[in-house]
Amino acid sequence: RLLSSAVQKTPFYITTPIFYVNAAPHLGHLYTAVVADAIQRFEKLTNPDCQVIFSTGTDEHGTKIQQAAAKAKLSLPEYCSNVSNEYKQLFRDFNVDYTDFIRTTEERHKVAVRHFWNKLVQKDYVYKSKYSGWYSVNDEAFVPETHVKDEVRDGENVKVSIESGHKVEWTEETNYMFRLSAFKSHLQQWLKNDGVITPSKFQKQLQEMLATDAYLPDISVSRPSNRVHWAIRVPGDEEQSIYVWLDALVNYLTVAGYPDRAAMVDRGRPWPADVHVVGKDILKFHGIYWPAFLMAIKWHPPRRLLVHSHWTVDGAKMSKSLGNVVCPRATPVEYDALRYLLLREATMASDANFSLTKLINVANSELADSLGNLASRCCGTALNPLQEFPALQPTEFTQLLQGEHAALLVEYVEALPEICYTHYKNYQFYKAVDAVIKVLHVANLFFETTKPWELRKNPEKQKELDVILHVTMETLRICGIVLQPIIPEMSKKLLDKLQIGSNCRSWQHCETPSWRLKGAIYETKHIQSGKFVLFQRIYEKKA
Ligand code: ME8
Repeated sequence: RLLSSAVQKTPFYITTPIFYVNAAPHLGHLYTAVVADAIQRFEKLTNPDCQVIFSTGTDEHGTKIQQAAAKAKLSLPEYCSNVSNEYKQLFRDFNVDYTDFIRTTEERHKVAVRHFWNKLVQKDYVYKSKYSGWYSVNDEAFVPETHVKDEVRDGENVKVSIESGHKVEWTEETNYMFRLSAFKSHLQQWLKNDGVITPSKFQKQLQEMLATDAYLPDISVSRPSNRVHWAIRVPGDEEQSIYVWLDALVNYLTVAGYPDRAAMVDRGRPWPADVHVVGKDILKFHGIYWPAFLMAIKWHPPRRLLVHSHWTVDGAKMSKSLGNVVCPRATPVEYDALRYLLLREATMASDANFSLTKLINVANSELADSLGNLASRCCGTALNPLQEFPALQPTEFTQLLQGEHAALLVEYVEALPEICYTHYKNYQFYKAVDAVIKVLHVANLFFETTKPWELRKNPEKQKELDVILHVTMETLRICGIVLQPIIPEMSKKLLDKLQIGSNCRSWQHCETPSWRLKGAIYETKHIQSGKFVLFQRIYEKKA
């Protein structure tokens, strides 16, 4: 992107799913938002001139929202606003720096959905038909007979969806259908593009779904309004309401300004979207339905779906309906530490298990000890009474490199930006963090073995001490820049402490350590004075 975005004039457009407002947000929702946020922060870091559109929001129509509002004894608009605001607040707290927050109950969105619907009708991809089948209210989807199994729940024989585990009910009704079947070969073609679904395991899953002959029947895209009244009506047919998934997917176009041409131009024509970040549970909707809908109106499908796996608690998927959710605000750590754990622990391809003990252990050992403690030591008045980022003395630096750990540290620090760049580009945040932590381990080892506190006792050794402080602080500066997409708040605190100007924090500023700057004599600079605690250790008992 660094190369391509130099010529790319359109904004970088990244989205999260829009979340149902049938319950309060949990750790899984935050995770998706934090992944998208880290990507857009990295994009801005490596390409500061690039305009970013980062959208998120709430999905507010449908039966389960109706039921949730009734249960809360609130009017639908009031109920939806309350939960939508909870999402906004959560994202603000966790520094999810979105540019757009879309709600499906907004007028601009309804206009977009109706317009989109009319286009599908005009192109003859929608027809009316009698539909009967198993329906899951929870998934807001019909489930094919082959994907349903019998189970006993609370002593009652029920049918459930094999895929989601949610109860299904037999439903017969008149619906509008979308000719999904017409798009099978187009979808197969699209799915041949390398990386269009990342990680590739999910691309294979979609390819396999389509390879099954029976797989791609037409889908129902409306519901009778008397059953689902909280929805956008089908234009010209008050008795039918638009299927919530069609309504929801169009949000990505609404944010781009659709259907108003002037608005789209105004936004820099942000289509196709660069990345839709989604959980694996909604892969089919984004990897089959959405590109087919777009192809039907002759728009490009998204450039990429980034699909992530799930956070589990005790091995079970965290979900509102299972009631085993972790509330992100209820953990006893600073918000950045939770962001850190989420991005440090999870891989896109496999589920990750959450536990409070893990959160505390990781935050203590990596944020408090490896990073925070090193920063406190070299910025503290015991070793650094003048509160300086000392100049680099070339002679002392050469001398220092004779030491085994110093040479290793220098080598590691020099290699770090490129390593992390690759990992960020591949959305492998855990590997980027791992590389930073390895550097910090060597930096701590270097600090321990050069014993700066002993040099401090001897005024003649001041230059030697300065070079140790310089190399350590330079390591911290580079790690601080690299970590900005993961822990924006703590990185800021660290870079502020080192008095690194806000215009000196982009990726290019970490690519060359001071000792590689040709001819430059790094000057002594002041750091912010005062005691510095980057991250306070947490004690589990207290937690
Ligand atoms: O599906 N681990 O909304 P939703 C990780 N409104 N991520 C999780 C998770 C978990 N345990 N649980 C949820 C919808 N998520 C639709 C989307 S988009 C046009 C419409 C995240 O509130 C993950 O991103 O059920 C998942 O895909 C999404 O929340 C589902 O949110």
